[in-house]
Amino acid sequence: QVKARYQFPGGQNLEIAQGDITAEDVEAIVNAANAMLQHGAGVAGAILRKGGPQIQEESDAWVRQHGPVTHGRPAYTHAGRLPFRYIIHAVGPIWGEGDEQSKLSAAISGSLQLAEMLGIRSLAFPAISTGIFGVPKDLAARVFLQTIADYFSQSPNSPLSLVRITLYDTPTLEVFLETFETWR
Ligand code: AR6
Repeated sequence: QVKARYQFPGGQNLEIAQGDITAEDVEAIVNAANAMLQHGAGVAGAILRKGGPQIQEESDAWVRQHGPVTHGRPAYTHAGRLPFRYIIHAVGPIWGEGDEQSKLSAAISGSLQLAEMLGIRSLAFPAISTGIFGVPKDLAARVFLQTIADYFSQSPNSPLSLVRITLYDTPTLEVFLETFETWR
């Protein structure tokens, strides 16, 4: 359910929506992962339950081949039983470890770059780092909006035509909508 929309000068849309990201009608979704791609709880657990074990198997193979996933270079796998072309596994910061804003920003811009490289035209993000990783919602909302805006101002002809931020719980949705109103 889309709650707010903004169109960039290049025609790309940014949407803020409420719902379960696994049910979004987009080509790819971003997972809020950890560096070892051990998908346990939160949105990662929901994605794994619905997509099936193929996602964890491909994730394990990724880590064996490339090592732990860094903030700026997300991993990707197929989506198992879920109807997406890919799942992008982005690693946000844990609150308290330092440099959280730039790490979160790197995870978001890295996901946008990877999506574009994979030929994805519509992508949904969860509120990376705001659950188990404990980053304050208002800080995360500002970083999300600023990073996406910077991305499209640097790539005005990006073929990524839809970026949706899908918020699950109402408190997080409200913070993102408030931040969006002052930002737009
Ligand atoms: N759709 C959209 N958002 C969701 C869903 C869903 N189905 N389920 C939860 N959320 P979290 P993090 C929201 O904890 O803070 C895992 O164990 C949730 O309400 O999933 O980056 C990983 O393996 C919150 O707003 O991610 C990592 O170890 C947001 O998704 C660690 O947690 C992010 O919460 C990552 O922690």
